[in-house]
Amino acid sequence: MEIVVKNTTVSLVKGDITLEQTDAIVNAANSGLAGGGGVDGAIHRAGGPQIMEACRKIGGCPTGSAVITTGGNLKARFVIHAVGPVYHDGRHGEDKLLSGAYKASLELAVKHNLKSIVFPSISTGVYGYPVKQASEIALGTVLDFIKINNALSLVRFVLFSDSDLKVYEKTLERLIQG
Ligand code: AR6
Repeated sequence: MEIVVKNTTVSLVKGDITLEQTDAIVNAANSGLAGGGGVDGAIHRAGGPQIMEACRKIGGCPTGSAVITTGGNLKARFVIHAVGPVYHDGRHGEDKLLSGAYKASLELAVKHNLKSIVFPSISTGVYGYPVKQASEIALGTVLDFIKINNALSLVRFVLFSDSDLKVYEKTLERLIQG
């Protein structure tokens, strides 16, 4: 599914984010930038040791924020490491922290004059965020951002399963109608 809002195309696809050729891909990192499983493991495996070296130099990133490193051997030039929250019960500021991780990533992309960025579904794997709620935050944050910032030409979400893709598609349809 693809829509255009002002200058920016928003696209939702199923796939493997490590294969994306955009200016930046976003990693669902932890606050130690220490690597791990899931999409984080896949990005470090595909991108090679330069990415971890850059992460070590930076040292860490607070939950709800993001940092940028080289893309190493990836086709993407940069990796933006965004740290989403662990989901407890929704009453620990999870929404705000998740939105912050997306917003900080978008701001970093603009700051570095990037035109295209691809997100995974941050926090909805190991960190346990319910996908429907997470899709509302993720897409809502992106739509709010691109309505007032014209710098990005493409924001894509690469979902890892058909069911996640469907949830994101339904949410996007609802958000653009409302
Ligand atoms: N491409 C796209 N999406 C993927 C890929 C891939 N190659 N691999 C997994 N996903 P997770 P989190 C999806 O657990 O919940 C790590 O250990 C996955 O199916 O990667 O934010 C970090 O180091 C899910 O939909 O991230 C942290 O410690 C989504 O990516 C912690 O996990 C996010 O799942 C972060 O947990």
